Amino acid sequence: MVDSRLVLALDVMDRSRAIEIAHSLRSTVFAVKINWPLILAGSGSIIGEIAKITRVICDFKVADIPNTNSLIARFARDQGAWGIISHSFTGFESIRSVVEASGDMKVFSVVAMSHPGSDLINGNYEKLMDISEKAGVYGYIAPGNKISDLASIRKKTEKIIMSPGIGSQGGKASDAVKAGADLIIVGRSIYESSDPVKAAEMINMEILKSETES
Ligand code: O7M
Repeated sequence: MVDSRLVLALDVMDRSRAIEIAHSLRSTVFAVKINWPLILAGSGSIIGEIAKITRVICDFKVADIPNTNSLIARFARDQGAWGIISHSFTGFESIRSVVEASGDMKVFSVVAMSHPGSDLINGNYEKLMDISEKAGVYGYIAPGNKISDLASIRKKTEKIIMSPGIGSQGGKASDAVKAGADLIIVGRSIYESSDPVKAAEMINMEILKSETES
């Protein structure tokens, strides 16, 4: 078991580079998050390939009718993914279908986002958390660069919170952890670095230091 709170957002569009990066970081990160860019650049079988190297979280931000959601979740599960990310604004039945089709796979619900213009979703995090809670999700996605939103979400749950928005989007891993994040999602600051392993190790160290300080 890797002792890291870091989730690598592997948003590269070259399959062999993705596999190479996943290999080099397998003992430095908790998991690798795969999003649509990598899937669309190749095929869904990349999930299974990376799942042989480390835990995979499928960031599909599932947001469709229950039947379609079930098909997507079942595909990720059959490929061996450890987790899947779903939207919750589509309502209880939709996210519940993801939970039901996921089996042992962990379902994370997006309840607030990191980008400019995310106020519509962020302003509704309480309703979204209520729906997600009833649906039986494992954890939440909340922004690591919007500390007051993250802290409010932390107050409302004891479940795992995974936070993006670090580095390239302005957030700091240590601030996000202090505000309540359990796992930190980082993409470009690692995979665009000239030394991705060192970049990831530095974030691990920053988190460790802030934990020992508090
Ligand atoms: O570190 P970056 O900015 O290069 O990458 C961040 C990753 O986190 C990227 O894969 C985004 O799609 C994702 N993300 C956000 O940046 N903001 C959000 O609000 C939510 C996510 C996310 O992971 O949702 C599950």
